[in-house]
Amino acid sequence: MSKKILVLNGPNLNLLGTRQPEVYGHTNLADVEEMCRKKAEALGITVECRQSNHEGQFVDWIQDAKGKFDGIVFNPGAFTHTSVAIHDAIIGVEAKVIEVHISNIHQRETFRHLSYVSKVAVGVIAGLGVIGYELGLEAMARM
Ligand code: CA2
Repeated sequence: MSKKILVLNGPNLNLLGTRQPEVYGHTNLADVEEMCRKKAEALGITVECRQSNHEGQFVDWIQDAKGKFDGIVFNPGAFTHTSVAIHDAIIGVEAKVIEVHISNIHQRETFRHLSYVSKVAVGVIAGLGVIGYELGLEAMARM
């Protein structure tokens, strides 16, 4: 049976492509999700894409993914730098997470340098733009 990967996008990523193109590029979220579906098809895997602005929603989705998805490609947005709850949910269900950031968080403000998610992710991709989502899916397909 083919692998099933959940693609999650965090707060404000629904605004992608509308502002700050110098940081996040011109691609909008619908385009990113379409890219993910096409990449998944090429890799022979399936994806489901979701976005939320609410922290608890991610805790629920991560917990619920257990037994239903083989892994999560996850851009947690600003929750990356703040959420012990998301960190604990990933540990709690032993979720296989690849963390993706469009921008290179390490070249930006100091408050973006800490990631609670990186501590429990199997891998991290940052600074490669929206290609990072495709690379995350490719890594998942090969694991
Ligand atoms: O680089 C990334 O992918 C981030 O996860 C994006 C988050 C940011 O808080 C992280 O530090 C790094 C923010 C996403 C907000 O995206 C917007 C896009 C266009 C207009 C406004 C917000």
